[in-house]
Amino acid sequence: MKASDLFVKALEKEGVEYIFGIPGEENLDFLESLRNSSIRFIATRHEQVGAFMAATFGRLTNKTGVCLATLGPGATNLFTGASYAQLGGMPLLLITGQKEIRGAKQGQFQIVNVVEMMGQTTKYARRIESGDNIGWMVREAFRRAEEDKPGAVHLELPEDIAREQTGAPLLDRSNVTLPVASESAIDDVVEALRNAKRPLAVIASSANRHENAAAISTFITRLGLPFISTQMGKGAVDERLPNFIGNASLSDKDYVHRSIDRADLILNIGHDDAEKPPFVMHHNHQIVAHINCSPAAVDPVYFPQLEVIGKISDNVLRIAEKLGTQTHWDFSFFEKERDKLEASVKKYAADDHYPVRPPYLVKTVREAMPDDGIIALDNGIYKIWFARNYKAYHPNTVLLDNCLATMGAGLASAMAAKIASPSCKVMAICGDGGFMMNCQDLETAVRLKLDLAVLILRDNAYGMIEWKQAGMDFPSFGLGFGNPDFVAFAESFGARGFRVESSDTLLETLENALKIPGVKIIDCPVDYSWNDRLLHKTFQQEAAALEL
Ligand SMILES: Cc1ncc(C[n+]2csc(CCOP(=O)(O)OP(=O)(O)O)c2C)c(N)n1
Ligand SMILES: [Mg+2]
Repeated sequence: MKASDLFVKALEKEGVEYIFGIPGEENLDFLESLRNSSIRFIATRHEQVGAFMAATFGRLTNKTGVCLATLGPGATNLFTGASYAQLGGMPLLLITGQKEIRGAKQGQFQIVNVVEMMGQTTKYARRIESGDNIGWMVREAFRRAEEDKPGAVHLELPEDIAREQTGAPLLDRSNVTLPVASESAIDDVVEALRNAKRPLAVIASSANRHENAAAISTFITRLGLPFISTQMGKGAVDERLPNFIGNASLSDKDYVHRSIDRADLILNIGHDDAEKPPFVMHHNHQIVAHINCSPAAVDPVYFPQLEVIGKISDNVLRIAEKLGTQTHWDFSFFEKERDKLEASVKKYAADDHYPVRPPYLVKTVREAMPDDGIIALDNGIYKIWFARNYKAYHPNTVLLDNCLATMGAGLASAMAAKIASPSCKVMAICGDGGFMMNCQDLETAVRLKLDLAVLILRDNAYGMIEWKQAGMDFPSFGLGFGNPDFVAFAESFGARGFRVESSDTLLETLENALKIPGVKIIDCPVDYSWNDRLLHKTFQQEAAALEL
């Protein structure tokens, strides 16, 4: 069999349904093999978007997403997407082409050492040097991509290898079940929970994977434990529950940090050190239990004393089972903080100033989205507001990247979410900076006939950095820009364009855009004058003014 045919058969055997990206001439044998397969190839308008889409597809399905690019410039365009998947814990296979490895005749033209480059940001990066190696190398790549913590892997398929004949066998997927923690590790946490007065759970990124969310939700409700979510952990446990205290969206001194400081035991479930730390450990009497698939990487702000390692879903249920009901816990402080935070969110969300201010915007988006609707955020200042104010009801319904925290992934991740969950309403939420980084792929969304709303928050600036600049008391400099007319821009792509002309009409515009089929852009002017005052000062001052 031709090696590229075998490669594609190996991908089919792994259950691959889609490949996203841009082929070059070095991928043409592979592309021809794809043409004759059950896998759907989706051409994107930038390799980065192919990688973001494949990674998000992996994030949502727990199956490795696959993207394709050529050598040199195509491969370098994949690097950000590879890092996004690797840091964010999303299973992703990057496939790149290469010139002939036997007898290339073009000198160093387009040659970058892609395997070495990808080795910097993936778990596994290899060149396939013989068609006979395809079977085991593809299997190993998938195994590594999906192994907890999931991440990125890379295979390079040179042209001459793609073209050669091979009779090598393919390997079946192995059936891996994660080990569970020892009895003594469970006992130690049960004991700590018995001795604690104010235990608190932090629900972080791996809580949103596999069957973890359901088990953790049972654990939280059965014990009645108060919990905080991290940005990547949002939705794993329903944030409408009365024991939800808040989200770790700001770095410190917000209401949730006061709860964290007050807890005498923190159960940190699904923590990933690639996510911006939801809390900072101090050298005091507070005990932290790390509950995850793999042990804690220790750093200056994270050095948990207890660890429960292995399959999270089994381990948390075993803890709940052994512990039983406790009546001595005192959650009054957390409840007070929760109420104050809720009141604060409500107070500022009532302000319907135009251009729209973030708290009102977030409230209105929540009203417009169905319970199971998915919002996919790009990276900008609004991410903090959504993390803090937008309650997620179901796992993976708030997709954001708090690990690489790259701009440019919002539209791509929304597109992948719509492909993975076609029955859900999906809205991309992007800044005018982040949207323009990958706006070319609006064409891909239109071509795929995706029902997708894209909300663009227009402040004519890199608002997040303006906020940081103001926080450092630097004068405003270097961060402003102009924008196209986003309504005309949408229409030129064959999408629909809406403009928010007043705060009163925001809800109606969003609901309308979610209802109409096809791709819709909503141009929403925003007023960011509150960012510095509220996020840097007011919230911390208001929280600090509360009695302890
Ligand atoms: C690829 C990339 N470049 C730069 C940054 C640094 N950065 C983070 S947020 C931001 C500004 C985002 O601007 P915009 O998308 O307009 O959102 P806004 O904050 O204005 O709402 C920048 C430059 C980044 N995170 N990713
Ligand atoms: Mg902006």
